[in-house]
Amino acid sequence: MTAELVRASVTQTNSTPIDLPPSLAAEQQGKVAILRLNRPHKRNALDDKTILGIETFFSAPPEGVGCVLLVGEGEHFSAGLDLSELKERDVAQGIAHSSLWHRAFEKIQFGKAPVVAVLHGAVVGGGLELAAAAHVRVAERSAYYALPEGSRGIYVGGGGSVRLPRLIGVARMMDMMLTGRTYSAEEGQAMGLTTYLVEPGKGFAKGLELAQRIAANAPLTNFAVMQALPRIAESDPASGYAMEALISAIAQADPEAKARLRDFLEKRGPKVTR
Ligand code: 1HE
Repeated sequence: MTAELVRASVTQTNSTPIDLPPSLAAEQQGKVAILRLNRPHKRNALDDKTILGIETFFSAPPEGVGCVLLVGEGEHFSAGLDLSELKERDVAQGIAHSSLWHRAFEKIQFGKAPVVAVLHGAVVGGGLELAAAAHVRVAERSAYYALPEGSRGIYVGGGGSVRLPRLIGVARMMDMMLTGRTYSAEEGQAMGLTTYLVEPGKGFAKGLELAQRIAANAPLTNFAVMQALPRIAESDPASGYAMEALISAIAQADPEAKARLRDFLEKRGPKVTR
């Protein structure tokens, strides 16, 4: 893959306004798109329309967007699956439903721009699965995490069995599902579920700051981090080294990389700070 081809897939965007359901609200601040779960009266429970809206949004983020900030309106990030839509589903419909979530969250994880999720209040069930698809997670101290599927007689369906063990380990996920255990924001931070922990009400500002920093990176670096890193981490070491060599060669050959290196060497580029 040439640098031009990679750049084209990074920057290809949709210039037409995206049609979102009322349960989602999008705005843009510079290169950062803010996607808000906007169903606070239902604690941002994720119904089919919302999941389809998430798929639509992440399939074609607005033009010029270099990072997406995902936040929840109201007192909670998300109460997970909208349980009211679950009662009448048969097996085939259940498979289709889970596949829809997989497709939508795949668009988040392997989409066009990195995603920073800001977590507060309940981050439970499918809400936690949604958060797990993001690239950087910021928790406010009010956040708590649970997988109440066990007590509802159901199972995770939004990719949780794949993503969560990679974040917190199979044993913790088993514990959460079998015993209904809830983890606090501090525990989530200690176990690596989140990488930033801030005071209540400070998550948005922190998330936006991080998103702006991410959006200022070279697009090819962000592409490599999103698309190559997780795949390299899952591959056997020999394939991983080979893929890493290719990706690093592609990235460093890009004019953007050359310009940034020149900036540093000519004393214009930023230094690493504590
Ligand atoms: C909902 C949902 C929901 C709230 N589906 N309607 N998720 C759960 O098992 C979590 C269920 N929810 C809760 O435990 C609590 O609602 C919360 C701890 C998140 C918040 O409590 P609270 O006191 O702030 O709110 P509330 O009074 O419980 O709920 C307010 C309204 O939201 C109420 O509706 P209303 O019409 O009576 O006002 C609730 O019914 C509604 N609501 N959560 C539908 N989840 C891909 S598979 C994923 C599998 C899962 O995600 S399973 C986990 C599901």
